[in-house]
Amino acid sequence: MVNKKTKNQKILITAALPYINNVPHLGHIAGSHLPADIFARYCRSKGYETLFVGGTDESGSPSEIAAEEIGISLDVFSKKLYEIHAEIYKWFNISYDNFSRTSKSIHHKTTQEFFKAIYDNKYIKEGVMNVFYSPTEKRFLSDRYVRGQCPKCGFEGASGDQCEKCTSVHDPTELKNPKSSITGNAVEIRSAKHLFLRLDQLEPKLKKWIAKQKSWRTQVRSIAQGWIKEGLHERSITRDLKNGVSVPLKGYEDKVLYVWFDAPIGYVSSTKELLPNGWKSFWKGKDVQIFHFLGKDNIPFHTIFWPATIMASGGIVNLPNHVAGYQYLNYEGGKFSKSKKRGIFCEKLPETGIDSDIIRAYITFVLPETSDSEFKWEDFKNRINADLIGNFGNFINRTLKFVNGKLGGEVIKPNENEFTKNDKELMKKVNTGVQKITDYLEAAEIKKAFSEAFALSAQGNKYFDDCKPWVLVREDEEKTKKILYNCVNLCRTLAIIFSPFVPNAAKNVWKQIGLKGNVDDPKNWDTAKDYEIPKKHKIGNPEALFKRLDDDYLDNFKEITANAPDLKQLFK
Ligand code: B3M
Ligand code: ZN
Repeated sequence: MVNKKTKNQKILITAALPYINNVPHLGHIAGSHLPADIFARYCRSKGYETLFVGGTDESGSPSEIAAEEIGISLDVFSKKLYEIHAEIYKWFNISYDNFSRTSKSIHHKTTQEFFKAIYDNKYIKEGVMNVFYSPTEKRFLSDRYVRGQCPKCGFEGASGDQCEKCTSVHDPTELKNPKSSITGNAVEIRSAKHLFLRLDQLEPKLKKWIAKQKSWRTQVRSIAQGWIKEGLHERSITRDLKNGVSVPLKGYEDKVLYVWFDAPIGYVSSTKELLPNGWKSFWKGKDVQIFHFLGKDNIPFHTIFWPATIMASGGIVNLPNHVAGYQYLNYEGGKFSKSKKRGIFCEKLPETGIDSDIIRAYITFVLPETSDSEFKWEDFKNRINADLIGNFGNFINRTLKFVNGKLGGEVIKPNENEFTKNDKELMKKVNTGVQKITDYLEAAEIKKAFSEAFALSAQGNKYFDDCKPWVLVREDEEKTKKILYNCVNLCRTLAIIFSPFVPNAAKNVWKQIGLKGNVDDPKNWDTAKDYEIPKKHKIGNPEALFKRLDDDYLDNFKEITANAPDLKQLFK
């Protein structure tokens, strides 16, 4: 559990900044943007002053090389990819308060300020580094564009600085049989002058800090502790590239800062861009809690490298409170692969006409919180039809349809002494259910919270079945209106509780109940468990929340979303 909240609690939420050398697939959404968004929506509803920032990670070679392969300028390439990314997150209802770009001058300036502070604090030193040089391409290649055998686990596709398979990090010289991933030709190692961050000197402080992070998930802690155990060495923070933040130090004018040096600072610059005067209130002080959401391969950078940067800077910003690291979402027993047409590629989703809530709901069901998980078509169809539609959607729809069809659209609140044993029991379950969901969300345990939300709508269905209003209404309409009051009130509870997960549907439920204001109004969360439907209330017009998924629809959906254009086609 994360620290107790203060009276003026501010929550800063970040999702890892995506590189723009590709267009996201569902795995990318599952690994950071969606869980971060669910958490941000919860925090706003709970009434915390919340800021959710992100942006595109445009420094370094990924975009440079992608643009080059297509044969267009880096600026044109990056702008287009930024727009595609932003559009996709918007389609998913990812509620970024600001989605910036690390190519903006505010980011370069902010990064250089960090660099200068760290330099002045003597945590940066000069040294010589072995780097990959491709004689056929006549250029230095960054670690990402070199593939070879991992010195730790033997995986063949390890990149120059990290192994995707075992997440260990290594020095270029340690990689076996290095080859350029662009040409496939062998690369050589050259030594060049570079700047290094003194992780070795920061180690004792980092070690103490990591030991205190009780709220991190086991796998996040063990990756961080694994690093500490191996001993931290100074790490290079400059590269021989053109694209990136230039190094504000004499003698290094032709180099840029390492992409992983400036990327996390992107969270800060995105905040600054939005709140030029107020940004600090989200990054410093005791009222702030900082939550980073990111994929497995980004864990070392957020638990070691970024905190080290902050410490070395003398605390320009607070250290993160929570590093929510996600495992991988795979696709039907393998990896997502655009070239093999395996997966769901996001740029095609709007074309299918599907409600983004359906995709959000399924990803949340299989969120890779504690282990890798999988997108499976059969499971997708079943979970959506059985749980989202058959449980949650069904309770809302049967309640509102009944009230509309049999009770003239009206419900009446029972007097205090009229609440039945059944009613009171339901209320008790609502109270404990909402509390459980709240506790899970406080700890960013999103999957568990979601499953409790379904347990609550199942209680609603059970209550409806037990009360048999379809029988009662023939005898006593007034009493039936009082029974259905409990159901409509629970519809309101569920609208609020489900709103971080399926925001479109929640809005729709709110409207169908005929409530004032918005389902996601700040502080609504704490009223979710109460009797808030007015004494005599007329509901709006009920309609189905979702369309069931059938095989024909899914076949078509599959076909569309697997066939995404490659980057080149986007520029035709
Ligand atoms: N761009 C890596 C990635 O997209 C990197 C994350 C930066 S977060 C500060 O997986
Ligand atoms: Zn490995």
